[in-house]
Amino acid sequence: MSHGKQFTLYSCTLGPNGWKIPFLLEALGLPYETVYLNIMQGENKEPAFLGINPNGRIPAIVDHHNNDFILWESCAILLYIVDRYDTEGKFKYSDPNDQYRVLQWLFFQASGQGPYYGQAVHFLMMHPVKVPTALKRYQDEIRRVTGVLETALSKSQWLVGDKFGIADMAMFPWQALATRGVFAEGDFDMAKEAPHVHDWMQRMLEQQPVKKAWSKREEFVKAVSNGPDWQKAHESFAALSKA
Ligand SMILES: N[C@@H](CCC(=O)N[C@@H](CS)C(=O)NCC(=O)O)C(=O)O
Repeated sequence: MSHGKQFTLYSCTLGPNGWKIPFLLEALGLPYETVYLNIMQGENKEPAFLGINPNGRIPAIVDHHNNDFILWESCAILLYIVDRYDTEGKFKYSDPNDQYRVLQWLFFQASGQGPYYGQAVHFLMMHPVKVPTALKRYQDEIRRVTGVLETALSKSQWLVGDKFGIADMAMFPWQALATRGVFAEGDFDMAKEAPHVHDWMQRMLEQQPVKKAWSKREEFVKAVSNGPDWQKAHESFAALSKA
């Protein structure tokens, strides 16, 4: 460990899953250094990273205060950090049922939100042939999952126990990306179709740790949209983030 900080976080710039982790690390004031892998160039499938996460996906962390303990899968990472380092109980709950509600949302995120939203992006941007029925299936899934969130958030400001927590951190990034580019202009208006989800997303952006981490991602998006040179933007973003 040359950077001297407690955690090394392996992440990437555009993909949503890595951003959950700095939300929590910032909220708990835990020091970390981010290594932004260039997943467009397959850095996440190279032996060096496969030694950290054999699944070849980000995020992964190394906890240098726990014998360089390695952990991957974003929701598992959130649980580990809260369990071990949330000494003031900011993201813990006194009602044991709430602890299970957190698990419910984390499992739902990993199995019922991320994979569907990811497939929508895949069929829209990466699949070698256009398969409109596949794209429609996953767009419909985005609508359905958004409906699940809408029902929950129409009853409470936050997903669990009436306070901002790791369930919100887990569900936010994909939700924030869901309407950007996955639908044709004007096809999915979150404010109209899911007003409580829309308001929750605004509340999320008002949380200092989310604002700080997410604005970094926005910087990168801006750099990429200002010019077509993705590789250059990635390199200058990665350098900027280490400064
Ligand atoms: N369930 C995993 C999903 C991780 C995931 O799909 N990460 C994406 C980036 S957001 C990735 O590494 N994609 C690269 C690839 O699949 O090659 C988690 O939450 O950690």
